Amino acid sequence: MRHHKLALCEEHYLEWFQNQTERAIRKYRMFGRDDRVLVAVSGGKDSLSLWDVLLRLGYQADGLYINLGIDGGLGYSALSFQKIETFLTDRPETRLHVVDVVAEYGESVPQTARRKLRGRGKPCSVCGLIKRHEMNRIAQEHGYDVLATGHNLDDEVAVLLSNVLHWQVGYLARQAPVLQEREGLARKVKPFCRFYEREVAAYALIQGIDYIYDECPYVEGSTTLFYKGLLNRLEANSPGSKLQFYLSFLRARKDGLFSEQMEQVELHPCPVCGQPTSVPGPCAFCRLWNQQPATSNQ
Ligand code: Q46
Ligand code: ZN
Repeated sequence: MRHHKLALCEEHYLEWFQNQTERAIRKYRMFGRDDRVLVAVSGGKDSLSLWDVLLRLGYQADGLYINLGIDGGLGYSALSFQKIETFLTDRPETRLHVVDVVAEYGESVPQTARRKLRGRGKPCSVCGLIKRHEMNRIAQEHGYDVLATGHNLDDEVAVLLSNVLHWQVGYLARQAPVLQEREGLARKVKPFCRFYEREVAAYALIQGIDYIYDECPYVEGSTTLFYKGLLNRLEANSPGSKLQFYLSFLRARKDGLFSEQMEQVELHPCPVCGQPTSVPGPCAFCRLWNQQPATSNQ
C-alpha cells in the first residue's frame, strides 16, 4: 500500500483491515455494540466484506438484499443472490431480509425506469430511489438503529469529484461517513469510506469471500466510472491523492465550509407510505406507481 507506505502479509493484513474498520466506526461515532445494524448487501465484494468484518468484530449485523430484477443477459440479480446464499452457508445464524421488487411492486427496476423515463436514459435514478426507500422501510419496520452500506473510498471520491465539478454545495454538505437519523429516517453509515477499492478486494480475496465480479450492467458508460478512471490516473502518478482529497474535504466540511447548506429541510410524512418527504403530498417513490409527474426528490 504505497499510499500508507505499508506492506503486510496476509495474516496481518486481515488484522489491519479489521482494526481500521473499527477505528472508522469509532472515529465517526457510527454505532456501538448495542445498536442493531442493517447491512445493505448486493453480493459484491464491498458489502459482503463489510458484513463479514462487522460480524467478526462482534456487532449485531443483519443483511438486507433487494432483488432489483436486473438481468442484463448475465442474470446479474440472480447471481448476486447466489453469492449471498453462499456467504450465509458459513454463517447460518445470521439473518437476511430479502425484498423482491418484482413480487412487491409488480415490475423490475429496469421496467419501472423504462415506463417512468419513457425509454430515455439509464435506470439508475429510479433504481437509487427504490433502493433508498426500501432500505429505509425495512430499517424502520424491523427497528434497526443504523443502515450500513459498503461504499469505499473510490466510490466516495468519484462522487466528491462530481459534486465539486458541478459545485453542488447541497450534496457536498450531505456527503459524509455518517448521516444522522431524523424522524422516520434511519441513520446511514459508510464504515469502508477510507478504504481504497483494491484494499477491500484484497480483504475479500484473502478472507475467501466469494463475491460477484461483474458490476451491474448499467454501470458501463456511466459518468461515475469515467471519474473513477480519471482518479486512478491521478493516484498512479501521485499515490495517496484520493485519500488526501477525501480527508481534506471531510476536514473542511467539519470546519464549517458548508454549514449554511447543512440547514435541514423540513420533512413531511408521505400520506401513502408514511416515509418522510421534503414536499407535502406523496413522496417520489409513491409517485412512481401512479401517473403524477415526478418533480421533487425524497
Ligand atoms: S443504480 Fe444503476 Fe446501480 Fe441500480 S441500475 Fe445498476 S448501476 S444497481 S449502484
Ligand atoms: Zn410514499
